[in-house]
Amino acid sequence: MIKLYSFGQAFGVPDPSPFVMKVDAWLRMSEIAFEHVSGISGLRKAPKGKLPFIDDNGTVVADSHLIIDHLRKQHGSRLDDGWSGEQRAIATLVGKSLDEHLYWCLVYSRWVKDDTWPLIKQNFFGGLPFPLRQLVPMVARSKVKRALHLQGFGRHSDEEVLAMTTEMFAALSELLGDNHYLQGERPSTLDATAFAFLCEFILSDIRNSFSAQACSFENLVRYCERIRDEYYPAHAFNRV
Ligand SMILES: N[C@@H](CCC(=O)N[C@@H](CS)C(=O)NCC(=O)O)C(=O)O
Repeated sequence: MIKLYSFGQAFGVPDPSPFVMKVDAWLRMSEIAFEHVSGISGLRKAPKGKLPFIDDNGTVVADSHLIIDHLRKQHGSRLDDGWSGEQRAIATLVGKSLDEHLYWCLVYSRWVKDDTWPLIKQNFFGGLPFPLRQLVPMVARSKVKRALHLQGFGRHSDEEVLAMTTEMFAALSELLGDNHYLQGERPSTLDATAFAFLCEFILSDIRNSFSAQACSFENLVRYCERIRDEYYPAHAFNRV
């Protein structure tokens, strides 16, 4: 059985990492059986120091993109069937803009914004004994802020990041229109990526100006609910 190393349920979603959610959604949409191995301790075993990674009967692969490439080659996926070259190209480019741009918007909205940070701190570090409970989150937050500064997002104002994030939601909403899935009436790999990112804003318990913007796009909310209801058991999103 394929093992997906993940953080585990948090904030009302199956995983707080959109990259874990991408692989999880892709496996479900592809109807490939897998199990989660959840916990922060997975980071210590992670070949690239990040989650997700998988163990596919002894073959270890890290990075959501490389994991999906591997799974596609080894197990096949109905998500790949019948798309034109142009549709595949759009899926690649849009998917990467979510991985490389919307991801940093999400990180900013959670780790930098003072209204959301206490929830993140409590959820990720609340179980540590004193004084680690105070120290570790401070160090972790400053590392994330440093990464955001180097990446560039950390140099923008709240308003600027929120506007950039809203632009991404508006583009996804436009692309989706009245379709069931982003590229038509059946799911593609792009839906696994888009759902993974959107559910972190729309279906999670974290309520802030970023989630409010995401939820203002009704078709994106319906899209997330539809995929959640179609592919996930109720307990995965704390709905029992
Ligand atoms: N490019 C990687 C990104 C994975 C990633 O950034 N994972 C984050 C969680 S969202 C992580 O494990 N962070 C822990 C750390 O950097 O210590 C992928 O697509 O899988």
